[in-house]
Amino acid sequence: MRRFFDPRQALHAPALELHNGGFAPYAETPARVDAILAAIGGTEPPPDRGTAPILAVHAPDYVDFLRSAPARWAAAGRSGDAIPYAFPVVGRRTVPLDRIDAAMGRYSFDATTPITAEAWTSSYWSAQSALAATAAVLAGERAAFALCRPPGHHAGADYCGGYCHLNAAAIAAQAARDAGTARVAILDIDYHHGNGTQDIFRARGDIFYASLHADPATDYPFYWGHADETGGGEGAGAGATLNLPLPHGTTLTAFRDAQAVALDAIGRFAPGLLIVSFGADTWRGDPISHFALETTDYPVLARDIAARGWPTAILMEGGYAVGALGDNVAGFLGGF
Ligand code: OKP
Ligand code: ZN
Repeated sequence: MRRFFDPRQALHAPALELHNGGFAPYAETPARVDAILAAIGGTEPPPDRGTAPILAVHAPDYVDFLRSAPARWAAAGRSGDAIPYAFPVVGRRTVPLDRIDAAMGRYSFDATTPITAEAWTSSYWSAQSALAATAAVLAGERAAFALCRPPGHHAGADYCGGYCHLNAAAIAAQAARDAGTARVAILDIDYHHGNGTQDIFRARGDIFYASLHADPATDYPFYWGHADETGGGEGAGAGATLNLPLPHGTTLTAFRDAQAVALDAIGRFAPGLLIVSFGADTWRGDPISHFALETTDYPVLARDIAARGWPTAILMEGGYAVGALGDNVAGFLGGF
């Protein structure tokens, strides 16, 4: 299987994150990349397809903000990573965003996603890796892998959050549509709901989003991913979103059954391309998650997906148990 990664994806390295009332080392560390690379062998660097495929998903003012925020933060005399603390939620209105802190809150939905000086560069190349894997599949590969890092599925068209700045899966799905694939399905099997991906496509009927994740009644991102979110209102997106929340302690049997439900729904949609947002934070020892999959479960899940026969681009999302991450990812890819 072809595997894509650019070393610049490892540059983004925030120091700390808010965690249970204090600051803890940032879980989405570049060491994740080293662990995965050591387990899967060599990767190819993606070609540079520029900003156009990013701007096909993300708002231009948001992209400008991501690129300029570190310099604005430094110009305000700040040390440390740029982190928002005030959000325009109560009485939300449009205001000038001259103050960097106002802009930070406007373009973020949480305080877990610092915009380091390298956030744009790393996220840009993460998106390019996703585009390269998708292009390889559209050119005839049965499956391809992009070691996307930072992850992407929490980022919306005009907001960051959940360690994500650019939504690689959404960028890849839109690129496939623009390359002529009529229907694209996204299967998100990260532990967390992919709220950004859902938001970006919720009103559309040409991109199906199905997600297995921890119940947002108990887990981040809380405000999305409930079972009654089935896609955009009266629009073409009605029925093109499927959310399957699962309880803490979920093991292979229940996870596999839920994945089969998602795959059956995707089958009825009949996609020309499948994009898998793959998180290994479903593993039993993940430090920020509460499912109980074993390392030996990942090939089983991958074979169930592969058996459906759709051309498949596999994109990395989460997975924070660095010691087990390589085996879990290699096992999943091996299952294909
Ligand atoms: C990203 B991905 C406080 C909890 C913050 C953010 C989780 C982001 C997960 N430390 N949680 O879906 O793996
Ligand atoms: Zn996750």
